[in-house]
Amino acid sequence: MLKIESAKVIVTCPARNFVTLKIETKDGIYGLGDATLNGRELAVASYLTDHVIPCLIGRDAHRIEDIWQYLYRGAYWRRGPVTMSAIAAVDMALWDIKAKVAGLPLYQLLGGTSRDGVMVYCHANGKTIEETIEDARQFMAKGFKAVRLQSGVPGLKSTYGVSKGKQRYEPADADIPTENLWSTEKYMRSVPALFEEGRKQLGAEVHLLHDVHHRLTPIEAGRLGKDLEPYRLFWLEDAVAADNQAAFRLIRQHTTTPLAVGEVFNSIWDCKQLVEEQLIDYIRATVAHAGGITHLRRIAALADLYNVRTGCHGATDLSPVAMAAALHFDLSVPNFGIQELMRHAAESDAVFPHAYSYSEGYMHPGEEPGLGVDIDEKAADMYPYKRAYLPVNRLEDGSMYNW
Ligand code: CS2
Ligand code: MG
Repeated sequence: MLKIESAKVIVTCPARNFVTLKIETKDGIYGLGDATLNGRELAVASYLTDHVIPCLIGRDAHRIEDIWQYLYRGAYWRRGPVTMSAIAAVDMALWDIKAKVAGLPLYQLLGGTSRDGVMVYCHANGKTIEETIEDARQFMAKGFKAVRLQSGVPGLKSTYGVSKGKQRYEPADADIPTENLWSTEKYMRSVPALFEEGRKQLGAEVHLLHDVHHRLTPIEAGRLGKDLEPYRLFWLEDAVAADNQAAFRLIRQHTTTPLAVGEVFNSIWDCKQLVEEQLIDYIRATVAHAGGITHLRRIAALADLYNVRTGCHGATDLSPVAMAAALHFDLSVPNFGIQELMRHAAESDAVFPHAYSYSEGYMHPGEEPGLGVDIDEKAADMYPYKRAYLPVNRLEDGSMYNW
């Protein structure tokens, strides 16, 4: 028995907001879990502080599966991003503790390495096609084997996924949501042109990816996938919202472009039909938002039966704690596909010192016992929480888009 003595939530904003759970055990060994839910951070912080931590004290930190089931089934109110992010944070922290006790990097407890390194993709973006391709070239010069291309859409003032000027891209950009204008027609014309030029200039070898951020209807997504077929994408991501999983049948009928979805999923039930009917190729559920390592392994095992590979979300709103957890998972899971990498700001890296590293297109979680990430609480204290939201989209006639 390794008794949980105390637990607390640390909210900090080193360049962006992060919520971190720290669980401490009897022997002074502690574990960390990422509980950041972009734009709704304090809801998870309260869920943990007010409703989860009181139930954890005194429990055996080693009983990871039992605590997962207790928090999931015991709450009566199952699933949902707030609940599942909170459970994820507890799960990550408990795996961190168990691996520290074992004196092993977490991936060893997950079955050991299935590969030498974790292939990551980065984000190249620019206002114009030329700027985006130039950005991609710079990443490829640093060894990246896979690059996501997002470009400004001619005729639209701003495009989600594209930085303003030379700033580092951070999607949560205002304390009341920015409202952007969206035109499907303009977008659908611009993307094939970007990939035609991208493939021509960047060559046949590099993996090219694209994220639609749920902005199309199924038939439009089918058309876009078909238009992009000549450019051999690694994946087309979030082509439509997946509230209706059956919608992917229509896309699948029309294109052989590989499909990825799931960064907003929080449960295996969000994935079930998509996976079982082989409507997707990559599942993007993450450790931080989909119930932790325990639940993500279950999702991956289901996906493995149907040739669906993993492609964990790894934007900057997932803290270095979640990044480390993802890398341990990626290194060990048999049906790994790719891992997203969006570099954190220097301030974020300083608050969360970590053992993971990048080299020539691959990442590795390192050999520190546990997750291999710490939190510098004094540094964290210097950055108070700042409310920040993701932008909202409206169509050119001023209406909210309704799909
Ligand atoms: C994007 C993210 O990284 C991605 O694939 O979709 O920018 C995402 O929108 C944010 O992480 C949302 O919090
Ligand atoms: Mg995405």
